[in-house]
Amino acid sequence: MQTSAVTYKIERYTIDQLESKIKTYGKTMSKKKSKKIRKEQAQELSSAEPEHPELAAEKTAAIASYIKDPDYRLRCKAAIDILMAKLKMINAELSGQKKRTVISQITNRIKSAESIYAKLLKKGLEPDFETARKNLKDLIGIRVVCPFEDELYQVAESLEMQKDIEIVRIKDYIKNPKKNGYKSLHLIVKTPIFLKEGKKMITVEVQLRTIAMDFWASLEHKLRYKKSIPEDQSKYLAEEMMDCAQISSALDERMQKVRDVIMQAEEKEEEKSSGVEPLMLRGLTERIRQKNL
Ligand code: 0O2
Repeated sequence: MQTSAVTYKIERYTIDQLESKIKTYGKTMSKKKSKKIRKEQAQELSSAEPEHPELAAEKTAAIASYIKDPDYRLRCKAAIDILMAKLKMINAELSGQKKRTVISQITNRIKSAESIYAKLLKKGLEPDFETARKNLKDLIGIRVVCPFEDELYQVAESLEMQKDIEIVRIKDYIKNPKKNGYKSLHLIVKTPIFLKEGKKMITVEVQLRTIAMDFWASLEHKLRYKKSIPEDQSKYLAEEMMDCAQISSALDERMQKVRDVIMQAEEKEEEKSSGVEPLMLRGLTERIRQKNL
């Protein structure tokens, strides 16, 4: 058994040097070190990928066949429907309390085969669906966009309070933005879905962003996938996006402050009117009653 394992490794090494290196080193190194090595290997793999477009197309097509499977899509849809319903309820509740819309947009997507393939390569993993299922937490994604930053945390908190939802991981790129300026609050959640064979927990990534963060991220996402941009321009664009990220953060902060001032003014008005209004209404009701006599 042991011998065959070694033979297997040697064979793999000869057949596919890069994959073998990742596996051999990945098993023996510490988790942190293996992650670093995987990243380096991933770079090698990604740079090797354009040389094998046919293989890439074949592997992407194999992933696509799983993605198109009606059973897979049904499970994804069930998880999306449950979370969307919860988020809509959260929006209704919070918006009711605040008397304005708290969530301006909720969208969802099932990760495409192309995106799965690219992400697995980037992570230095085998580009097949089984590996994706085990390693990628964003095969199903929901994006929540709110006007204000503090309300993203309120929505996240409300989601956390739902008894049947399990928050597996929180990645706060708002408090700790990425080096390129990316900001967003990511929650990896598990939601139950109910099938003929019973309850099943499905992993979903929920991204929460302000309108400004979403605007920035959408443009940056487009840039990331534009391979035809010349190197000198891409350096300039990265700097430009970094600048835009700072402006966008500042805008979020200032808009929130303006909203706070408006809210305080509204609260004062309500306080003032709460003493007067009932009397006025009583007078009005009385006048109407007398008129109708
Ligand atoms: P797509 O096309 O949107 O699906 P991890 O395993 O947690 O270490 P992972 O899953 O890459 O690594 O986590 P991360 O960094 O939280 O990224 C998950 C998703 O967040 C990405 O999915 C993007 O949607 C978004 N994201 C993360 N970083 C950036 C960024 O710098 N710019 C933009 N525009 N979006 C970002 P995908 O698969 O990369 O892309």
